[in-house]
Amino acid sequence: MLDRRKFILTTSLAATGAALNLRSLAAPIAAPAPSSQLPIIISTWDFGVAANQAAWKVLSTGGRALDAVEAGARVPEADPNNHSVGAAGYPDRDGHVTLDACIMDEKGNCGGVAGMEYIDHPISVARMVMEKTPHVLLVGDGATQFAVANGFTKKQLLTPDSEKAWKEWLKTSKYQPEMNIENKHFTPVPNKMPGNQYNHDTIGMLAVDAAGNISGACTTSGMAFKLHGRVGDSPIIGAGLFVDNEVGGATSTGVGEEVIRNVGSFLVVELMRQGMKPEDACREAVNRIVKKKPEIAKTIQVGFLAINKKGEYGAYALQKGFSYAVCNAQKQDLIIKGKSIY
Ligand code: SD4
Repeated sequence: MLDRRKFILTTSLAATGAALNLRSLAAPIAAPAPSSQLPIIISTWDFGVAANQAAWKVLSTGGRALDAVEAGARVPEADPNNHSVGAAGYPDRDGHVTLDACIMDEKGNCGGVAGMEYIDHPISVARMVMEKTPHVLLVGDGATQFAVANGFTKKQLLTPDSEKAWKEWLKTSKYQPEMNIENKHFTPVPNKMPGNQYNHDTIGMLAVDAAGNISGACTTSGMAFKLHGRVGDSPIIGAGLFVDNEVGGATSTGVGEEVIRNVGSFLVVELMRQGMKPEDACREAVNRIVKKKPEIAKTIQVGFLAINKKGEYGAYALQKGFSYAVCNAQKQDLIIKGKSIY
């Protein structure tokens, strides 16, 4: 694994991005990972770097992709400075921190929780829903009850920082699901890597293990200051995440309503099934949204990240600012910065 501080230094010095292969999402990203380079893990946003490191410990020792994505997703869920995923997530407009997550394995098994309060690792509860129940999705109080019955401890999730941001928001109470709204309320943490200076959105993770099996995970606190009860794309199989072991996997970030309306991650996987490369499939899914609603396309963010069976990966986002992290034996801690479609 590259030393993290060294990586930051190298990144800042490498103005052209060549040293670490930084490329624009607007320009095609060549599929870089032949199957011999498996295992591999990719994750949305800069905070995917730390998540990938935890996942890599599983993958690099021959572990299963499912275990890798769960281990990785737990990292931002536990980060007290991350206000868009997990325990320190911003609350809804009534002050409730409600978490959404889902997970899917190589056999097509899947599980999720939505609008779950008081439990700090929704991804692990989602996995229990998958493995211990005949159901796919548990919501609200039922999800919390299920988690407690399975050994999770109830906690107050609203942190002082999140409460402060919420109270500030209450002064205007204007709900506009703006792009990367979390950044506006974020105080940079000294001595943290750049990825932790921002609090972008959902983490979606996709891993292909050494056996060639794919799994994915997606976890979020959803849109900050949302209507109580609102559920986005992230816990919805086919919208925020989809994996098909014959083809590949996809995950999304951004305004979940648009992703649900277009069944985004399922669409990306189906486009890859028809022969598209991951980035092309992501671009087509973004274009589908723009085509239907050109009027909102300049004001919201939606991004997709995808991987195929060979470990080729790609992403595309509507607005600039989207990034993702890649980790395999050759490219550890790589962050690829994206540009706007516009
Ligand atoms: C949602 N897609 O709840 C998530 C949140 C997100 O940028 O990714 N925001 O709609």
